[in-house]
Amino acid sequence: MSQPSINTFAAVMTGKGTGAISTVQLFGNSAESILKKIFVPVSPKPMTFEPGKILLGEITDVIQVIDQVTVGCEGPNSFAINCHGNPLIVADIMKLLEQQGARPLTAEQLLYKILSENKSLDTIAVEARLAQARARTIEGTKIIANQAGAGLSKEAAQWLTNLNATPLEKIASSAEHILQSSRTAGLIIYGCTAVIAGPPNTGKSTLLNRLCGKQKAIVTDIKGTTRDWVSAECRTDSLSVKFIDTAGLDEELSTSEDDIEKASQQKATEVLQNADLVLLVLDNSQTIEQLDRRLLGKVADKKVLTVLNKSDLPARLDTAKLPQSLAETIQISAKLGTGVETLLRKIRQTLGVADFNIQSPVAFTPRQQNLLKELVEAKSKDQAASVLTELLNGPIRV
Ligand SMILES: Nc1nc2c(ncn2[C@@H]2O[C@H](COP(=O)(O)OP(=O)(O)OP(=O)(O)O)[C@@H](O)[C@H]2O)c(=O)[nH]1
Ligand SMILES: [Mg+2]
Repeated sequence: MSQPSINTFAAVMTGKGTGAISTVQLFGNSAESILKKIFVPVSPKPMTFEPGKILLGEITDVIQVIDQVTVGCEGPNSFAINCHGNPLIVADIMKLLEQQGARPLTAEQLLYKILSENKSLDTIAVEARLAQARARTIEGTKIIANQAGAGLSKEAAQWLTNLNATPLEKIASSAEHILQSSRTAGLIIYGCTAVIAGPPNTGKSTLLNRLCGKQKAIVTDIKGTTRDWVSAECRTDSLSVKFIDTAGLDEELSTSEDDIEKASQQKATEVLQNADLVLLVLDNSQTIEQLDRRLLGKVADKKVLTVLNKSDLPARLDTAKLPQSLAETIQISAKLGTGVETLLRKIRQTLGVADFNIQSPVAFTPRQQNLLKELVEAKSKDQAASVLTELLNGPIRV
């Protein structure tokens, strides 16, 4: 085995699983010399690796050919090996590269190494390229793309240039505003969680099934049908929502002798705590008595939309008796599907994503958000300058 060349790295850049092709990236000082040992081109002409060139040939471990591949020369130290998409072939090529001294990395780690060598990119631009792969919606990818060279990057550069002439309070208030927009942008970029909660038998599971268009959760007319939570991911315009159907919350069930009932009540409460939005489903054909105080307490600090279900039946719920915190109501029939489109629109409005301007400057990573918080707290211009320099050019960790 050759000496390990720790300055050279390899990673599978394409997704896991079987595909027509996969790409293994080789990057670093010894990339070319490693490639010369394991790649045999079909062309009899002497092999030259010029940036922009694509070569056809075979990857071989001397004893046998592993695969026929094309090698894209992306730079003096950077090569994309495009092989056939069988994961076993990909693993064999990675093993061979490792034997030749390349250190295996994840795709994100290698991309970070490649991007950070590009001196024309500031740190926010590098983070943007890395984060784009994780965005859940196309609007999310655009928000991220807008932060490099424009958006947050431009804003931070301007603050830094004009620091002497600008009062700190003015920068702090703009940074605060960006942090607020970032919360909404985060929902569009990384998705959000809407928990379907409410008393037993109000139609929560029927609503989940209606929203995801398939029978994911069991529906019966027996109180306490849902025990463990069930979730489904749905797209509504620019938003990817994970809807979670929970066990009906009920005083009687939570104090039951039955351990499963108790555990399912506890689980539903836990899930509620992590919700970006609660859809509180009530049965519009029953009186207000269905709503117990305990349930109200659990959603007290949450964004709540009150969903009055079973609106196909005669109404018995007096909405005037609903507490102020539940005044935002919407009538639906989960069984028939009426009102569900309006519910989705209300969800987007309540979360603030409906009118969100994707050109807004936002912080889309915890590093950026923490630095903006530090900027809001900065006590001197020197401190502000050092925070801004770090925001634009500081290191990131992958
Ligand atoms: N008429 C009418 N019945 C509905 C509607 N939605 C649900 N139901 C019925 O209400 C009963 C309870 O529905 P589920 O979806 O299981 O209710 P749930 O809230 O998940 O019940 P738990 O899991 O026990 O808390 C079933 O018989 C449903 O068919 C509706 O919009 N209209
Ligand atoms: Mg249910």
